[in-house]
Order: sequence, then C-alpha cells, then structure tokens
Amino acid sequence: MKSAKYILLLFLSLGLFHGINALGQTTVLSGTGDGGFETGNSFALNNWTSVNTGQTNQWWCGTNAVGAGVRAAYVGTAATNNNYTATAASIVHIYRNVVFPAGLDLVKLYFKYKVRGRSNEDYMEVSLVPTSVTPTAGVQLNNGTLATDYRNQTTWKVDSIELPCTVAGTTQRLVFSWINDNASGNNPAIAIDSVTIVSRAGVSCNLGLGNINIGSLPYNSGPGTTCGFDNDINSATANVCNDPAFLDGEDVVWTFTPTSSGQITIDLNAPLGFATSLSLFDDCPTGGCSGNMGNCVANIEDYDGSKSMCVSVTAGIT
Ligand SMILES: [Ca+2]
Ligand SMILES: [Ca+2]
Ligand SMILES: [Ca+2]
Ligand SMILES: [Ca+2]
Repeated sequence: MKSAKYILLLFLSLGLFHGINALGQTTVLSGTGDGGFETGNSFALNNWTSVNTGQTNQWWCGTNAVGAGVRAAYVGTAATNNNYTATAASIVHIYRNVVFPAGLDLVKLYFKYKVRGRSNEDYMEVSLVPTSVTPTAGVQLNNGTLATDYRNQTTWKVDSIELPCTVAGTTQRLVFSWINDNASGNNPAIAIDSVTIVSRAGVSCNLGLGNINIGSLPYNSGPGTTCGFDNDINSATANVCNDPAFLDGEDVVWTFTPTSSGQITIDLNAPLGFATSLSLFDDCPTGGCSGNMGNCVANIEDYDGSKSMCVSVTAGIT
C-alpha cells in the first residue's frame, strides 16, 4: 500500500484580540462622513483635495450621481453631469491623507463605484502613496497603484481592497484618479461614494489552504488528508517545533479558542499514515499583520501515523 504523509497542525488563537474596541473593528475613514462626501458640499469640507486644473473632464463633489446619502464624487464636465468629453484627454485626481493608527491588523478599503468608460483608455485607478507625493492634473500617478481599470460597471458596486500591513502607524495619501484619452468613449464617467477604511483585529492570519475553524469541543474532523492542502506552515513561515522536516510537508490547520480551562486531548488517528506531526501553536503560526509568529507550544512527530497529545489550555484568550 502506498504510504501517505500527513502533517497536521493545530493552533490555538491566543491573544488574537488586541482590544481596539469591543468588536475588534476600527473605522479609519467613515463611509457616511468624509468618505461618503456627506460632511459638506465641497471636497474641501470633506477633507479631500481635487486636482482638475486645465482638464475638460473634472471631479465634482455633488448630487448628480449618488451611491448613498446626498452627495458623491464623480467626473463630469460640470457638477450637473457625470459625463465626459471623449475627445478631450483628461487625467484628474482626488486625494486625502489617511492616518492609520499603530497596531491595526487587517486593513481594508471599501468604496462604491459606477462607471462605463472604455477598455484600456478611459477608467479609474486607486492608489496609496506617501504624503510627499502630490498628484498633478494631466499626469498619471504611476505610483502606489492598488487597483486599476475600473470601467464597464454601470450599476453601483462595492469593491474592497486589502491594504498592506505596513500602513499601520503611518499616514498615507489615498488617491482616486480618472484617466481618459482623446478618442472614443462611453458615458457615464466614474462616480464613487461611501469610501470606507476599516481594520479588524486578529483576522490577518494567513494560513493558506486547509484551514478549519472549530466552534466548540469536543470536535471530530472525520476522515481527511493533508494531501493537496499545500505546505503553508513551514520552517520559513512559522516557528519550527522540532525537526523542520516535519513542518515542511503539506498541512491542515484547525483553529479554536477554548471556552473553558483544562486539559484537552488531541488525537490523530492515521494507522496507515507515515511520518506525521501534530503541533499546537498559540496565536497565528504565520504572524499575520503583527509579524510575530505564534509559538509552538506542543508537538509530536515521528515516523508513525497515529499520535496523541494531552495539553493544558486556558479559557478565552489562552
Ligand atoms: Ca454619499
Ligand atoms: Ca477613450
Ligand atoms: Ca507544512
Ligand atoms: Ca495548508
């Protein structure tokens, strides 16, 4: 019989809740305030800067193409329309500085948009750049691009973009740019609304393929295999428990937070398996945004398949 290699990992979500607030969510930019252009009737009153000088097609803070509330930001030839002149090449921007508090975990940008435009020619682009970078009308930013080619979406749609962990503790400049060339186009131009940035604590942990959340104990996974679930937890991405060779095989991770303290037993029943390991980590093995790889608090590894460990766990955050 062909021998299978099973590497099973288990980790305990310890200290994942940094307590930014009760729900673990921080609003960095409110989609119903400045981000929704609802604070006032100009970009300036919403703490945005528009860069339109000399361009035919310009950004407006107005009431003509609204995704939520009473105002939005859109490109048009006047505040009263959301249409662009396709024969007049224009590159226009709106931007604002965003202060990202230290300690943020998964940081996501959300916004609503609606646009027709034209493939590879007339579209919106979203960028995040240092505050030393100031966009210029008529000039493409080509810096810090988060996403581009927003077009051909003529009903309001919410997009979300995960921002890099490194934004925490810094101030960055968020830029929306409209770009159109001087030939052929389809209206409407871009409209955006409800620009929101939120951070959720403890959810940036990337465990790759094969990640199972356990709601309550006792738990039985039933039959399974690590084959095909990728070697996501390995000696480069996580703390090695003992012999790196045992960590460097395909893995499956079960995540749980115990609700009561005491001893638990973790069994791997794999009589036909060969060279398995079973490891218990506290906190995210790969670190997430914190960059601190979780500790391997218990481990068994040998050339047999089945194995068992008895460990002490603490309720809640332990
Ligand atoms: Ca709005
Ligand atoms: Ca065009
Ligand atoms: Ca592995
Ligand atoms: Ca895996």
